[in-house]
Amino acid sequence: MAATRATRRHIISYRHNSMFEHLQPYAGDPIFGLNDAFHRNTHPKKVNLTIGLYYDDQGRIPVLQSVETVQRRLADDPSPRVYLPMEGLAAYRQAVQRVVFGSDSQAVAQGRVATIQTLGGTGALKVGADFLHLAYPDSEVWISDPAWDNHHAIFGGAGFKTRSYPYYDPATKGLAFDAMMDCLRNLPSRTIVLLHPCCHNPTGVDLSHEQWGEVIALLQGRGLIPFLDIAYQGLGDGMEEDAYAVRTMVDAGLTVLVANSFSKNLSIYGERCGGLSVVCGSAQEADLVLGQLKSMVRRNYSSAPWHGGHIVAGVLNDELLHARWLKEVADMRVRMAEMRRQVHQQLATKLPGYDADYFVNQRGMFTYSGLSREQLLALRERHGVYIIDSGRIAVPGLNTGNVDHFTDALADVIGESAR
Ligand code: KET
Repeated sequence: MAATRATRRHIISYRHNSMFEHLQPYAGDPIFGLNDAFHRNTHPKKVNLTIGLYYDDQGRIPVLQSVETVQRRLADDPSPRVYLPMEGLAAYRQAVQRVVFGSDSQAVAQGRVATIQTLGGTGALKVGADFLHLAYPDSEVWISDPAWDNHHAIFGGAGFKTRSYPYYDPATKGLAFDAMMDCLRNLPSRTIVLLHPCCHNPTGVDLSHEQWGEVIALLQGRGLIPFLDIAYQGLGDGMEEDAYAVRTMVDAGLTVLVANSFSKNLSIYGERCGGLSVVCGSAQEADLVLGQLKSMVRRNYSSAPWHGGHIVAGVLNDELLHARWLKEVADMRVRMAEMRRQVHQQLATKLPGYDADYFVNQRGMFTYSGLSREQLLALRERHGVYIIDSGRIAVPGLNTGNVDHFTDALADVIGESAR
């Protein structure tokens, strides 16, 4: 023993030979970081409006009844937890296609859609980014300004140069549609354009049907490649309504990639469930694309999760559970709309003269407040109200128990700036 140690001493120097000290420390994620800071705060009335998680009126992250039913079944299911195929469960992939493209989709019926089960919406974006980099390594990826920051990180990490197109007009707290179109009009063909079909994150500002029509004509005319990120389907206007842009684009005959997530609308964040679909020109092309997607999965993480896969397939493919799920999503949507309405109404009395219409005009999980850095800090420090630095408010953090405190706090900091 002693001899071995002596020998090892002989070869291993006492000073550890560090290999990674030259790296920059990770700055952390602005959303996850502030969510953690919220949990450390001890303010008695603290309100968490940081992260895109849905909370119920009691401030709890719900376990949906539809999901719980399937989870119980799975807990009693003795079958082995085998590897899923690289592309995921067949029943899951069909469910993704029905939810995203509709049960009457021509493209799906014609076998033109290559769909895989992915690790959440993020995994779908990453596999899609790797796939596009294989096909078009020199293309740029254009992302809305402001963005969900991870879009830049994911596409940049896949080797693309990322750029921003105008999207939001702070003056109107609405869409900068003309500027957006002017920018897209000048992009070279095969440029990748990241778009949110509904519930834009972070602004809550969406395109009208007419505006989608113009965007689709432009994408088609210029040969651009749309990549649609739909992470909040059902939480804007409804499950079918929120898929309008996806389905209209597919009907128009565009080649389009769609990343969808079940994290929010099934409240199964940690199960990591999403889907990536590539709508192609023919069934043969879709087969080819599916093969490449499988190869991207294989070399990244090999296959998707068994448990989450069975939850999604179990809920979405059962008629009764599917109907219950739609009702549960409708309840979330209605509750968020009600919170928006209450904030709007309360601010009319607490902050007369302040234009709070954006609370009711923007939709989905987020509202973009335009609050300044000082106001956001004052909200955190004085009132325990946590909003990320961009001023994006995650609406589901509001409930009947804290909405008064929230509007009091807003009236305090906005009123103070006005004085
Ligand atoms: N796309 C968008 C637009 C999005 O807002 C999120 C998550 C995702 C994809 C990721 O989905 P997932 O299935 O969890 O991989 N957004 C919230 C959480 C996060 O930042 O990861 C958020 O913006 O708070």
